[in-house]
Amino acid sequence: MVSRVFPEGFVWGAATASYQIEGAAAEDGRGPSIWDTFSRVPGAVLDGHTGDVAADHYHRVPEDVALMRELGLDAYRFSIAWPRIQPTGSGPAVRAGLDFYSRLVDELLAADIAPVATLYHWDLPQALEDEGGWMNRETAYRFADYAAIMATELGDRVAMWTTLNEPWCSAFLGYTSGGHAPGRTEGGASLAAVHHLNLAHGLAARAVRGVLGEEAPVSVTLNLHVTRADTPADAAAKARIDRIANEVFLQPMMEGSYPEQLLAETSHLTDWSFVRDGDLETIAVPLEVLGVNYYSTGRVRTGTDVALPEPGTPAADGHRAGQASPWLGCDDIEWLKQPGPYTAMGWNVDPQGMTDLLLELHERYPHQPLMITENGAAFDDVVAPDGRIHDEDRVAYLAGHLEAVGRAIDAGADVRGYFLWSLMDNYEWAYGYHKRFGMIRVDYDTLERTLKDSAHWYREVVRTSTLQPVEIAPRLG
Ligand code: GCO
Repeated sequence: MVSRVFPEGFVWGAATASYQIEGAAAEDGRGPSIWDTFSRVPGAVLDGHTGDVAADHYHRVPEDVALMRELGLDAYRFSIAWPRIQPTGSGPAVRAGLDFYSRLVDELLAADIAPVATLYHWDLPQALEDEGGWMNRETAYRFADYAAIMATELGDRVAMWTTLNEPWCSAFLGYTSGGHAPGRTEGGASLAAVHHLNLAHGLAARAVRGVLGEEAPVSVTLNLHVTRADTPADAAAKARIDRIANEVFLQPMMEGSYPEQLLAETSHLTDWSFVRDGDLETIAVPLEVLGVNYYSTGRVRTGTDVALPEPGTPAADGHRAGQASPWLGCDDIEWLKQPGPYTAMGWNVDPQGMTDLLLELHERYPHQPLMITENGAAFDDVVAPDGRIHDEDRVAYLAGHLEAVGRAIDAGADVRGYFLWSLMDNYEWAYGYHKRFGMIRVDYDTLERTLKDSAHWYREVVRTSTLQPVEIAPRLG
């Protein structure tokens, strides 16, 4: 590997999400979200961890923005907690909630960091869930109202608006497997949640542009799954997974249609009658960038006798064992364990998957700029006696993936930037505080922040916009 210079104007950032870092769950009028509820369900989250305090970012914005400035970030991707703005998901906005994000945005701008705001990173107001949540079409309209409130409040101070983060997780972990909030297992009916999230994306994008004008920079972030198959027979299984995992969002958003084959192969699960005339036109809005979150790859084969993993062990497809499968209608498809190395999530490290994904998107949508909105890794960090965190496995992971982004750019993909997940250690959903993704360590007893070696390394990458060869850590070699 030689050193690699990234294109002029390439955006270097880091990402977080409201419920994962803010804490202050009951302060300043914030209403409960589905994660406040779900995290209190016995057994739903490891050790019953909640986001009540999290990284206490709500009270530490100046300190955290100072750290971002120290890292030299061009941009910061955060999410807005809908229940801080509308505690029950509708009605007038809470001034204190608006002020919090307004102050954050001003602090960022003062530090010369571009604010990238995600409107929905999974903390749905509980009151809306009580009315059916994403299974209820009304939620999409409420979301558009909220989007308009935020566009009015933060207006052109925000550099990029992202409607949804990973709607795959919201729909299939939230309403199919039940592994995430609200923890429901609705079977085929959960495809309604998929459609209502797609609709919410389109309505919110239009609402933001209704306030700020047609040129307002709007995006969406998808976790597109890179799935591999070894034989032509298994390629059919992969294609089915691609449709239910990726196409079910990508095609309506980018092309204004659902794949015919998907509708046919899921017709025993739902009649899709929740798709109304005009919805697909609403959903297909032009995007400033298509946000891509990438972590690892999967491998499938057409199985006959699919063995379920032991309860408590991570399944090969990443969902926790003992839960319903998120892969609707794919019970005959077997997930194979990918070759290592693995991160602390048990996810395989496969940077080439990132190159493959970016090039595939570029081929399909040659005029669509792309943005890596998340990439990073959890490892079991150790604080050395000198107080430092020598997270060389994270540096190796990040370097390998930046190299993979670079290869995609070389081959023609229009990738505009990279957001490292995550700025700081945070609440990793059903894993609570047990998994650390940050380049900044958070001591959960004192809430003290410490830059890990990966943060020092990233600062140099950002400063020079250049990736230098990295000695690959033995665990990732
Ligand atoms: C995601 C997320 C993050 C996760 C990260 C690691 O899944 O969108 O945006 O919230 O923490 O992906 O699992």
